[in-house]
Amino acid sequence: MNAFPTLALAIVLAAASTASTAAFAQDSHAGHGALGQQAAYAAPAPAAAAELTEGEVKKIDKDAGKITLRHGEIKNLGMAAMTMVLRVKDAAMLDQLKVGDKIRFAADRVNGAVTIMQMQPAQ
Ligand SMILES: [Cu+2]
Repeated sequence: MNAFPTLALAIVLAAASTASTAAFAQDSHAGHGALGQQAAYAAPAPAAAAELTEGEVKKIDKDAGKITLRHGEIKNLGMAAMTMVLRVKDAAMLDQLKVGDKIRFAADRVNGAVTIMQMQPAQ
């Protein structure tokens, strides 16, 4: 027995494994894109936009255009209630906002990031 064929096989396997990981990452990414397009195509926009989710502002990062919210269920994204960081479509949306505010918002996935497309103060 000599060690060379085993070593060569290990290298081939390692290369194959790296390649398949990369392919999987690409597929996964493409899958999200296709899903997003499909959802946008299937959902009648006005009805979907009218479905607002309740949220409470926990943290605001205006420079990054991000906000931490404790939010209710986001039905159009299939997301349960939780506390998380969301992007905002326009950082100016954060101008009037302060920690502790209650809002109602509509969110969508933009380039894979959950993004608030519109918001208003909760009544
Ligand atoms: Cu969430």
